[in-house]
Amino acid sequence: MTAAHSTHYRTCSLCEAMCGLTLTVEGDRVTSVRGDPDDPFSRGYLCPKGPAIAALHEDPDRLRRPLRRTGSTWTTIPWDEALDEAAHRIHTLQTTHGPHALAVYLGNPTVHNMGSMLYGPSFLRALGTRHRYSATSVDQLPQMLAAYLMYGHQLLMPVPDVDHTSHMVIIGGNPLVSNGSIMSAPDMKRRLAAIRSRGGKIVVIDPRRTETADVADEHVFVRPGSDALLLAAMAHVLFADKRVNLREHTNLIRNTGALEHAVADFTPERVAQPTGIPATTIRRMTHELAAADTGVLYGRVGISMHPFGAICHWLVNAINILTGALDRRGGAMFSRPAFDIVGSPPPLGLGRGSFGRWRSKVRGLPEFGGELPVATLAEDIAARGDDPIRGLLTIAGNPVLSTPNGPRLDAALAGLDFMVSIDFYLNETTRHAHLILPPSGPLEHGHFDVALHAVAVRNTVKYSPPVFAKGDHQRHDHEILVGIERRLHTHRGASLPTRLEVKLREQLGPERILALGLRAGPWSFGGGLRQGLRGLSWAQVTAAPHGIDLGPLEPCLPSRLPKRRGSGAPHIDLAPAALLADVARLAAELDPGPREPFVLIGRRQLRSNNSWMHNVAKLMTGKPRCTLLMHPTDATALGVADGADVRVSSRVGSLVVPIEIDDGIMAGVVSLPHGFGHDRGGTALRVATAHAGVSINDLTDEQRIDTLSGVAAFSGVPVAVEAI
Ligand SMILES: Nc1nc2c(c(=O)[nH]1)N[C@H]1C(S)=C(S)[C@@H](COP(=O)(O)OP(=O)(O)OC[C@H]3O[C@@H](n4cnc5c(=O)[nH]c(N)nc54)[C@H](O)[C@@H]3O)O[C@H]1N2
Ligand SMILES: Nc1nc2c(c(=O)[nH]1)N[C@H]1C(S)=C(S)[C@@H](COP(=O)(O)OP(=O)(O)OC[C@H]3O[C@@H](n4cnc5c(=O)[nH]c(N)nc54)[C@H](O)[C@@H]3O)O[C@H]1N2
Ligand code: SF4
Ligand SMILES: [Mo]
Repeated sequence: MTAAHSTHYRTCSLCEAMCGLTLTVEGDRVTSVRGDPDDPFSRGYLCPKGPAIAALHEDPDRLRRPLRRTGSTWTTIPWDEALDEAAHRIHTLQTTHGPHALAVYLGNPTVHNMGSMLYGPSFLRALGTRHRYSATSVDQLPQMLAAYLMYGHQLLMPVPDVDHTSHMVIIGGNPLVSNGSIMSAPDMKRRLAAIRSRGGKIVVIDPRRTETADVADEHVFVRPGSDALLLAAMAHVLFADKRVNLREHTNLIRNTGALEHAVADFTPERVAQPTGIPATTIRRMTHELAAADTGVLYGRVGISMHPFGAICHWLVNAINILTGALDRRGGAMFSRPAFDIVGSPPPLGLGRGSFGRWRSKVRGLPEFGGELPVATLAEDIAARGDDPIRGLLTIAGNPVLSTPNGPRLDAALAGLDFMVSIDFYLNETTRHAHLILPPSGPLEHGHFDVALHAVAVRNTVKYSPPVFAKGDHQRHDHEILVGIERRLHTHRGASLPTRLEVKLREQLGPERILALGLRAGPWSFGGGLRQGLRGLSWAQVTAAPHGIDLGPLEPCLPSRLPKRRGSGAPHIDLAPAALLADVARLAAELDPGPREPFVLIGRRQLRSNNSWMHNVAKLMTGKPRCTLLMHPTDATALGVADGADVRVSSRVGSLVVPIEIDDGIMAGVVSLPHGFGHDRGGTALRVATAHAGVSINDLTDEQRIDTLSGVAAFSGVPVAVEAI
């Protein structure tokens, strides 16, 4: 007898592209995963990772019940006992050593999980610790900082309008492999090809001739870590050659003169040597961008996890403003999401942000949005003193593999009094936990992209109901968070209104909060007339399993800009003081000292997702992928052949890895993918362990940061490479 088939439509939650999937299910098994041709955003596209969502669902290594560790033994325990114990130990730790004795680390998948997005902020507030860290500070922190300082809101990050642009310059991003980031856009290959078939041009600036560079019109090699000089020179050219056109935004924009002054010394001739890009190329690229009807400059992690990440993203924004690209069709635009975490006030929105309200204890690095840079976590744990860190809570993160100097953090975690992880894998980080609280898997909860629509290239909305009901023995992420929160309030003897509010939220569930948020959002009542007079409703969204198209991005200035603190009117600051103050540090790069023999950069691979999908067997077939890319002339000079093992060493560590000779990488630059290094023992990841590879973050240096934002500077880590 065969079980009945059913068909389910769902947005893939594995990366930022939000592809629509069609899943066929037989009993408790997924029998096929295809792209959903009726999804208005992805129109049938999916990447090789999409089908892996079924493998994640079925993975026998995925944890389904809470685990308690005693020594090196793990025991399954019931949920109530696990949540009671988590809350009790957090409470004891905080009453003994103070509220900041508990550190928290939030990983990347929290952004893709509606339960964590909607229940995380109040949970974190309830914890009351200043020792909050997240993957933001190994990723987009500089981009958020620039948005906060320039536009007044941490999430007002303009998105390139790829579907209408005629000239796109991509610096430090490889969307053909990453599927686009802070630019949700499924099927980048088609979208980029469309630019060219419209007669437009694509330029890629990257130390490696990437997959994206291969489909571009022009690729320009840049020396890793030198991009801020290049961008300053581009801004310089716009002023010097009178190409500035602020369009109708002139009255909104402040401090144009201060920016002109700040970039005055950064002529193309001065930056040519340190960037490796001829002055004539810089001038031509800038003139072409300024002359395009609808041009846009897009920068992503290569210039964000970077020693000048904040300056880079400041200047990317500034160049888009100076060329008139901001808020123009085909330029750099803001989205208008149905559930609007940017425009809505907290708790529905995320808030405008904050910077420097407190500082890390050892290096004095600034808080941003309530978080400290994760590059400082291990030293903050080691520091003890006032406000010691004695415990850690991780949610959806694997910082041992994903943050700089992973081994130092690894050792620090082993010395904590208490650690609890909300995660469904026993991995390189969670193996240190005393308790693991595994949430439901990716197909067992409803899905709605709370965050990503804010950075999507088109306005769409979609809710995906759970494909499988979770078992009684399982909990969703939001249930775990609010379950601990409620228990903490009980321990603390919180007031009745507080306890009632938590109880109400516990019973409400994410779907009802989403429904409220839609009503409060910009497509409600009159805002979305196409959806009827009352605008877009939750009923309409849930009745549209493929999603609803809300159309292309539309100009929205000045209304999208928030009021500034105090009495400040909404405006755009082209030269925020904190960024101006960092220009002297950049100027010192005009005459760099002697160069290291090699610098290391990262790379993403289509069949990886940071550190956590290496346990999917289908994604791990073929040749080992964790290789060190090296230019042929460097390999010849070292006397090593393709596939030979080499030793790579940095200030913090050393490892052995096979090289892959590739003329697409700049001479003097080597590249390793991140997220590997699954041979640390004590994990339960059978497939990943068999394809262990090495961790690039055993080499990256927690002392090498962008000192302004505190983001880890992974771009261009000095290393030595030797044949063995
Ligand atoms: N397949 C896959 N997709 C992913 C992920 C994944 O792990 N795998 N991760 C997701 C996540 S969390 C993110 S944040 C996004 C990131 O998305 P992207 O920003 O597109 O990430 P990368 O593909 O790493 O591209 C970064 C590029 O920067 C280049 N680069 C390195 N150093 C420098 C430098 O100093 N200057 C310049 N100009 N370029 C430099 C690298 O060569 C690389 O081509 O991808 C997401 N999508
Ligand atoms: N050298 C170098 N380092 C890097 C990067 C780089 O390019 N180079 N990229 C950086 C970037 S951009 C990022 S975003 C970080 C990522 O760094 P992290 O976020 O720390 O690590 P991930 O590998 O994404 O691990 C995600 C964890 O979340 C768990 N998980 C998955 N889904 C869920 C869920 O729904 N709920 C819960 N509770 N858990 C879940 C997985 O099991 C896994 O343990 O890495 C950064 N590190
Ligand atoms: S591109 Fe991203 S969202 Fe689309 S199928 Fe692949 S992993 Fe999923
Ligand atoms: Mo990321």
